[in-house]
Amino acid sequence: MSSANKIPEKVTANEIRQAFRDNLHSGLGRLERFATKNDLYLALALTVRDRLFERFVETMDTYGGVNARRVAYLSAEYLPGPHLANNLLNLGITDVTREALRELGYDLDEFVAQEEEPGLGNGGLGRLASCFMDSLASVEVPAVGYGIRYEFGIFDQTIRDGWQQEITDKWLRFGNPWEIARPNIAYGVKFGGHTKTFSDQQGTFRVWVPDTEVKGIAYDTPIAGYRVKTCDVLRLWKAEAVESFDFAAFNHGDYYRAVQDKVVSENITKVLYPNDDVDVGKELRLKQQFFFASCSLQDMLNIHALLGGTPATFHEKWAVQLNDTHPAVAVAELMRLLVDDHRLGWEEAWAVTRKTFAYTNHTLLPEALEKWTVGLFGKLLPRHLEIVYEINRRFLDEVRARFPGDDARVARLSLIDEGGPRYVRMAHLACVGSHRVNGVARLHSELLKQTVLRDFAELWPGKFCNVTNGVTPRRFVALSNPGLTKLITSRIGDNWLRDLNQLRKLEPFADDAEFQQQWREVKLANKRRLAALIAERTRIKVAPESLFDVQVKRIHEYKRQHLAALHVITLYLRLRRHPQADVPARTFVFGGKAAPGYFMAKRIIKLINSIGDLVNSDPVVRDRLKVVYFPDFNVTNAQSIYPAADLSEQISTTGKEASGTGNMKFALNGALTIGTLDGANVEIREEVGAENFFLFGLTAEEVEKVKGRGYRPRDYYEQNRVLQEVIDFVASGALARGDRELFRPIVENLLNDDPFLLLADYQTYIDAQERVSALWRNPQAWTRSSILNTARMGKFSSDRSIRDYCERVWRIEPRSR
Ligand code: NBG
Repeated sequence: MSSANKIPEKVTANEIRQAFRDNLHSGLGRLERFATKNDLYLALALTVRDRLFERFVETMDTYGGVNARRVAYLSAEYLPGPHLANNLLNLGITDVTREALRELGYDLDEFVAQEEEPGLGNGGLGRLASCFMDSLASVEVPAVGYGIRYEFGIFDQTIRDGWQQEITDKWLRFGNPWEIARPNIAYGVKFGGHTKTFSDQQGTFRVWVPDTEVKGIAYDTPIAGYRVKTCDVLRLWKAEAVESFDFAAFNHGDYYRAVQDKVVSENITKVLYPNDDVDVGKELRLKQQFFFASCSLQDMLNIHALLGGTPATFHEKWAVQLNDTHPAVAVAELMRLLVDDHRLGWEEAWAVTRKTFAYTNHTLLPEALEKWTVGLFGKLLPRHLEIVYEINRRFLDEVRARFPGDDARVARLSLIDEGGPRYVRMAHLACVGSHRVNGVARLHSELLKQTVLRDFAELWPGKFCNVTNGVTPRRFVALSNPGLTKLITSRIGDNWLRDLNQLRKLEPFADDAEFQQQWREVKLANKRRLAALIAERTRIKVAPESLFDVQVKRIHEYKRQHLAALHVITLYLRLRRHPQADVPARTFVFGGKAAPGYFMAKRIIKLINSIGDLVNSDPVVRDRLKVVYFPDFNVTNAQSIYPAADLSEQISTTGKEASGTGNMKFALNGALTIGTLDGANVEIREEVGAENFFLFGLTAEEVEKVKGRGYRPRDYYEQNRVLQEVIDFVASGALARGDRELFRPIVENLLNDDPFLLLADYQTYIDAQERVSALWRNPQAWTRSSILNTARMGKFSSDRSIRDYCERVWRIEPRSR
């Protein structure tokens, strides 16, 4: 990193105090003695925001020059987590701010606790986008994160009587001090209508005659890099009505219909679809996708023109990353803007488009691959459907030339699925319109080439690459785990927060008795804090000395929370039968949201809570097993959970989890992993060493083999006495006050179908858990492994992921190396 970019932050406590007061008085119109906690928080947030925007403006100036290529990260989801503490950290002004507030009689931690996080995403995909924003700024790549400003983000979860309840997320109700609205940055987005041919002196063109239009308004949130001058921006679009709204309705004097349609137009950015890894195929969702893709592209073209560029050189200045297929309609929209609005020829426009886009795939699950019926697509976006057809016609001609007579291949590759009702395949559009396609972990990228994108990989092998996911150590270690941060820094200095590979320098301390002792003390203190939080949220008392065995992530059958549940029941039945059995005390912590319409996932939540009710109150096992369902798993809660975990559960059916990123956050905080060879687990195990990882389960190839042979879960049930007891126990109604119906769907699913192979993996999972218990009995050996896990996680910084994208995909040199 060039030293000019290192920022010695010179702000004093006095200056912060002064700015804080100014903001309270002139920004909020509040007298200090009447100010609520929220007023005080807002005043501090505005104080910090001002400094961020100063930096943002400087960044624009620095990178505004002719040569910079910018990244546009297009993502329908972001999960930034609370901003205040992170911004103070990245600006390097936490201590001075704390001091400034202390002199006024306030506690910074209370201000931090006041903030409600923006839940503008479902899970890993949205959180990854936010880790990438932090890293883009930190390695000093000029970037804009484009997305949607949902008025209601992911629902808040409470647990009532063991069931998930969804509560509307009103994150904007007390105002959002981190964003500024920019009503002057607004674009029209059109929908519906028809197309027609139009001629003028320049020739004959297709034009789109839409029947409605909405306006997208930019809301900017600055994203500061860690201790560097660069400050990027998250630009989220909100839908509003345009004045000249519904031309037809106004002309006929139908005032009410015009107003009603206005409400409809504002609906576009009302709410986030709460589905992770599944496609619901809803019209409003397609509207959301097109809306933000269109606003973002118009904005980029506008900035490009302001900097003196022409449409033909767009790709030289913008590298646009498609975060999954949610923004893939941008491929057709850029073609429309270039061909219809800017009147480039088709070939030239297509060359620009392909050099602009790159596509990241995040899942192999067939139910998550987005497709839209041709009817719906054509109704909302008639001109784009024509463009998709034209892209497809030219593309398939190329395929036919390469593979003459191979009609089956042509049908498989086509952008249109003609197997039944016709669909537009968004992953195909993204592939064809991009110059690079990547998966998010080595295994995932390989499987992608062998399965869902196989024909594309055969056609264009050079287009495919891998970029393994990463996480930001700033939020997930420095902010979440200050105790560990201090301990690490005391031995190796603090440069590891910008160069995570430096954690390797901890290896020599792995066997150092004093360091081990300190390491355990940090973990225990984190577990005490989590235990207090668990008591507050669930009324359950857990012992901080017990093994904290944690599975937090979205609830999904492929992630197999119910396999972990079978393990809990196994231990419970063992202890009931042999109260003297040597089972080290464990606290099982589960957490995560289920899509509101996902029947099995919701039933799994109920199952876990029912096991908890039984186990936690049974005097025979009471102090040895505890089961907690931590409600409302989100970024804020995650920051308390990862640092307190001893064991990280990463037990998805092999081949189903594209990468996982929670796995990285746990290991970085010194948890040992029990996991399958799935997603990024493979690479984590490779880095930390097989001896520091509890492996179990079928490999990806074995999964295929077992399924190919005709998998019969009942065989496993019949041949394994303990497994039989466990399943029978669930079926018996013992967990449901005798009701045998409650968990019947789970039991029947496992015995008759078991699509995620729980029964096939059950015994090796239990065996691996026995190895966990054995190692736990030896604190020195456990601590050694824990230290080595952290020390060897350097690869999984999102800074490394971003540098990989710069090199393999965007061809940009980051300013910080
Ligand atoms: C998710 C995968 C995870 C992966 C994240 C981020 C979707 C579609 N995919 O395994 O399930 O870690 O993406 O890449 O949400």
